[in-house]
Amino acid sequence: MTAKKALITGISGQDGSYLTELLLAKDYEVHGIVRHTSSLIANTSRLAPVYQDPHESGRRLFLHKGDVTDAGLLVNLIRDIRPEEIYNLAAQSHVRVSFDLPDYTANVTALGAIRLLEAVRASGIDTRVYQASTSEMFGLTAPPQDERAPFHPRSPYGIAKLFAHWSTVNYRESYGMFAVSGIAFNHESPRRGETFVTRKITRAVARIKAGIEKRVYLGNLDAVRDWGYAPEYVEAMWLMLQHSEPVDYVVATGRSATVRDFAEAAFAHAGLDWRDHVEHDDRYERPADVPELIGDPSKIAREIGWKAKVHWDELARIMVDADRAALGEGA
Ligand code: NAP
Ligand code: F7E
Repeated sequence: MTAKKALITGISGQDGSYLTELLLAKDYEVHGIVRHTSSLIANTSRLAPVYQDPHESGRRLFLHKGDVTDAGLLVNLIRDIRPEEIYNLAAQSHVRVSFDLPDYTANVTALGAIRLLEAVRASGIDTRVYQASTSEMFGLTAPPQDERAPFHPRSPYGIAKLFAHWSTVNYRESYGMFAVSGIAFNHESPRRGETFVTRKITRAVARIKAGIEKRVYLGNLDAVRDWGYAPEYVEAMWLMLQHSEPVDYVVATGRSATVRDFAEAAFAHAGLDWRDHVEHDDRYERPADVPELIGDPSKIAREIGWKAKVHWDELARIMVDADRAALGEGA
């Protein structure tokens, strides 16, 4: 039997790297698009555990240089690879950055999705598409947010993702494509980018504990988030593409904490008091923030059996331990 093939955009990101490991463990042939940079090594570091030398025979991981801003490249790749599953994880995914780079964010995060959907049509193959939608689309809508909650995005990122989300729905309804959106709430891990708040905090805890730094500067401590564990969220993505019907789901833990709670737990895990080390800096405030995101994941639990196991407090401990271990510290 030939292996199933998957194509992942955003393979070098946090989720892309965990999804690659999951699919390789399930015997898929995995293809991923990586952006050109002047130093290729930099953006493939998260793939180090599974990287396979192009000269190895029988390898199942293939990296293709590309970009979701290049429509022709997407058509050519999809036509040549003929993947059974496509996971569109590529995005300018930082909400604060999207206020500084709104045009760029829209090009990658919104238009990138419709380019990919059109490329599927143009290449004429039968494939299933996962779109990485986000709780940021709910924005100002009060929690708990489920699949029926209205959208009210608060940033160029949230707006771009909403365009991508509705494009996915539209291609499903217009062309009968198996195209689905996972409306994922925040999910983190030791591979989270260092400028997202959880990783910024856990990395600072490790460096403060090791005596490298004394403090960390943060913005809005009152924001409430539903933080889950990224390796579990990529399982939800896979399950959604194995389902008999194309259905959109909220992917969340259903529990929440403030940024302040997360900082307190992370510092306490290393035996530190967060109040001695956290200071405020306006530059980390946003022109408009999303005050409270708490997902209702009952539909995905009921229909495809996915449920989060790791909650925000355990997540804080996992991430602090990993950041301390990276410095050769901790148990
Ligand atoms: P991430 O770590 O920021 O990864 C984003 C990926 O997209 C990286 O591989 C990045 O490549 C790639 N990318 C950026 N611009 C691109 C372009 N023009 N062409 C091709 N690739 C490009 O994000 P993540 O946390 O893994 O999230 C995965 C997806 O889920 C994203 O779409 C994100 O918006 C969405 N999402 C994330 C969360 C969350 O809490 N993590 C929640 C909801 C939705 P480089 O490595 O070269 O930068
Ligand atoms: O901010 C507050 C900030 O940048 C969380 C992305 O993966 O999840 C992520 O978006 C909260 C916000 O994540 C700092 O104002 C305070 O209220 O970690 P974040 P995010 O904006 O929720 C969603 C679901 C996505 O889809 C996105 O792609 O923390 N905050 N002080 C701070 N945030 C940052 N980054 N840095 C601070 O110093």
